[in-house]
Amino acid sequence: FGSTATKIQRNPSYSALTSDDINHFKEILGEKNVIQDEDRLLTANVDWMRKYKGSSRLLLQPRSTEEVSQILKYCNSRCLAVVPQGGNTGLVGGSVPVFDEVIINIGSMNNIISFDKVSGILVCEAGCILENLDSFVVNQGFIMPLDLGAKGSCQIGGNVSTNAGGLRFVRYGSLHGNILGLEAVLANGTVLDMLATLRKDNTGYDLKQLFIGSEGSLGIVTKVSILTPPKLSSVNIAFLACKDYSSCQKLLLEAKRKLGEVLSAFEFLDNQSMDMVLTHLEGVRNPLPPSTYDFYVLIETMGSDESYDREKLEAFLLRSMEGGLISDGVVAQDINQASSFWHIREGIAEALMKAGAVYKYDLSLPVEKMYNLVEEMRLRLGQSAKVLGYGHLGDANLHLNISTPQYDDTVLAQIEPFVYEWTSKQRGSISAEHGLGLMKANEIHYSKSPETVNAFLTNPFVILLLGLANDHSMGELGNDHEDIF
Ligand code: FAD
Ligand code: 2HG
Ligand code: ZN
Repeated sequence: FGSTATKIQRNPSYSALTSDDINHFKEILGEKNVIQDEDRLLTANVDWMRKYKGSSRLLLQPRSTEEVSQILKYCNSRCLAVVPQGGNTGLVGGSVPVFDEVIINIGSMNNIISFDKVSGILVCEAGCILENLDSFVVNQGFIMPLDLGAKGSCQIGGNVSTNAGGLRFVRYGSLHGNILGLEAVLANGTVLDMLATLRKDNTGYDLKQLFIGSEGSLGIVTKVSILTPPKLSSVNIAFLACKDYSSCQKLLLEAKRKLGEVLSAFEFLDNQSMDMVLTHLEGVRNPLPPSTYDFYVLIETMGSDESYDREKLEAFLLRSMEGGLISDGVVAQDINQASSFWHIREGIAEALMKAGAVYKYDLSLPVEKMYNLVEEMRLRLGQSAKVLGYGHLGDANLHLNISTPQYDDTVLAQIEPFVYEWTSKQRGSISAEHGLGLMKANEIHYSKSPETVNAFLTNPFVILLLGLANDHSMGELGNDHEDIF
């Protein structure tokens, strides 16, 4: 396991699990939803990257909000630490226990509650898997406003709790705009019904926003209401090569200007990322031979008029080729080719996993400076690591990934705090879309001022949400990451 795990001590004020506790949970949930099976616990204790590992002895699978409420109420009274877990695809060590926290997974709460075919508003339980929701709404002529490589496993409750960005962000924006309501259970068992289905509602504070991106630190999200956009009939995707980063950047500006209303994704990867995918994923090939380009860009358009959209994209590509911004390119001719293009971009994280150890940084930076960091990092690390730069260029979100055969503290010391200081100097964010988790909870000061962090920790509203029946404080967030009390 990664040597990066923050060295922290278990807070002694949390109780240890007893057989009475387990019997109590069996009464609430029934035998089969109280999991003590070692193999199942092993999976739930380890994150997707196999970098963070907890030692929980109990996984609970509630089937209703009422059960979640009863679990939390009991854990609060017994001072048992918990960790909410969704699809366990998080990339910052936030979805697994640090110590022996009770894992609460609401994957069994996966019902669609309602769908309004006029407004496109979907209401569902938070354990629904993103891809299943997308298939459901596609059948109704809509799409989910977010899409990400982990869609086959991640749960919408996990997406909301991490405020996941992903591949459609450039078009549909943040979940802060698309989530219309949610239901959450606080640490003391109180159920907050904020499950509105309204586009506009200015009656007081918009409390649900605090839960979006709060990584389980304020409670467990049990239901969500989401605005889904209509599915548009014409989708085009181009896989392009650029000679340098500056061309990618100029191409982005042009795409925003010239493809404005149809642009639905603008992603980039460097040659090192392409190599990683070609080396470690089976059946993937570079659609642009020979592979001597330094950068690749994926542009997707979604619109309602097939010939107009295609013409628009082709004219844009032609102009960009003539202007030297694009060196080569191909437009997908069918759905299989389109998904093979996406597979390259979405497969980078998996390829990195297969290559060995990986240090991941998910940064918001000014587009014009972004790739300087990748280059500086290459200079710092020399031959000891592979440094990859890719990500959601359309959202100014860089995924800087550093791959080494195994975890090595000397490599880590070369990367951190350099990467955070560099980002902070640019007034960037050390977590654009993945969250803080265990990995970055103690690094928050690189992105937020001391006064702001203090306001997080002492805000009476937050303390109220935490349901602090006893005297634990939000300071726990920095220690036992997102254990909710
Ligand atoms: P988990 O990983 O289980 O949990 C994530 C966090 O949310 C944890 O802190 C957990 O405690 C909390 N949590 C989970 N469920 C709940 C709940 N119901 N209530 C309260 N708290 C909860 N992220 C992006 O933003 N954009 C991407 O493009 C993207 N691509 C990815 C691609 C791959 C291949 C992988 C593996 C991950 C990717 N991610 C991406 C990271 C990850 O954030 C998302 O996969 C997803 O949002 C996490 O959802 P999950 O259900 O797996 O949550
Ligand atoms: C992506 O955009 C994900 O592919 C994963 O957010 C990023 O692996 C990463 O660093
Ligand atoms: Zn991403």
